[in-house]
Amino acid sequence: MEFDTPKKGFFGRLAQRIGDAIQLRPTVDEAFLDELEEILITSDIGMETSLRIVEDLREAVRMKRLTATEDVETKLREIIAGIVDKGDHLRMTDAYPIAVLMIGVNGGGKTTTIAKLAKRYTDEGKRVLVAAADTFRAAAAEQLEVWAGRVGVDIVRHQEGADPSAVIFDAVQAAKARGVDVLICDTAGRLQNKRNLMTELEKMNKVVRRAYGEEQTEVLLVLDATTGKNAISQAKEFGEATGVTGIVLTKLDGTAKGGIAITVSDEFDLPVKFIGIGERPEDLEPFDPKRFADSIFTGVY
Ligand SMILES: Nc1nc2c(ncn2[C@@H]2O[C@H](COP(=O)(O)OP(=O)(O)O)[C@@H](O)[C@H]2O)c(=O)[nH]1
Ligand SMILES: [Mg+2]
Repeated sequence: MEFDTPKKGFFGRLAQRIGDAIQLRPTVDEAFLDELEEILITSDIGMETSLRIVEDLREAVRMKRLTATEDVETKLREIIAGIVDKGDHLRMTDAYPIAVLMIGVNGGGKTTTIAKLAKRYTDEGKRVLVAAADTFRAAAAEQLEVWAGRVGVDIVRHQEGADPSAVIFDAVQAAKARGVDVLICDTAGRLQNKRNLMTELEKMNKVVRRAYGEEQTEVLLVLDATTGKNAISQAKEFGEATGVTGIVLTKLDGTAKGGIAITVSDEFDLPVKFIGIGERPEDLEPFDPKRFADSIFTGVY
């Protein structure tokens, strides 16, 4: 994936800013480190995480007596890769059947990501079923139905206002009966109130985990990279209700704020599993920590 000017995504912009700073300052000094810190913070990497990155770098510079700014780049890549590497990024459990519960606030990209995942698994020859457990708005199930049709997978849906856990219960039965490998469940991002939403999510989570077991359940929190720091508080709330197993970071194609991937990884012990880089079903990439860290400098993921 490449970003052209003028619409540069996170990687392109950050790469350019860091590249400029490196070119402008031939030696590593406090002024360079200060500038780097500012670049990181304004890319939404978050104050604490940015300070930590620069502090680790300062330490490495001291230990290894690095003086040229180019040498710093390699070290910086290592530091960032170390933060975002949580070990099991692509463990979308490989013992089938599995269930994936997709959660997150409205507009984050849950339904679109379901279509993307459904396509991905279908392309791998897996049998996929999607469950329209966002019953809060009629339009939600319709949208999922359109996507399901486009990527060619079956859907289980109820009437608007139905109990979302009942939809999931039915979908689990259907998945068993039809020999489905991957059941992907859409959920609401908003209900009458937040307490209600969290209670419903807890129930759905229980239904899924009871049927599939811990090992074969993924709960993916979908975070919109453009919301920056808001994503952090969302991760906290949703994580408490459901025991999130991983993160999907969407809309990295349209933002300079992808640093949130680093912050979320640093503040929570959660792997980013996929990134969304557009609105089409093929616009989903597995998250690779090293590739991510490299992209920050090359501008291309
Ligand atoms: N540019 C871009 N847009 C996205 C991405 N993922 C989702 N969207 C768009 O974000 C909007 C909300 O997505 P939707 O899946 O309906 O969010 P939901 O409310 O969480 O289900 C839609 O217009 C999507 O096309 C992405 O990775 N990149
Ligand atoms: Mg939706």
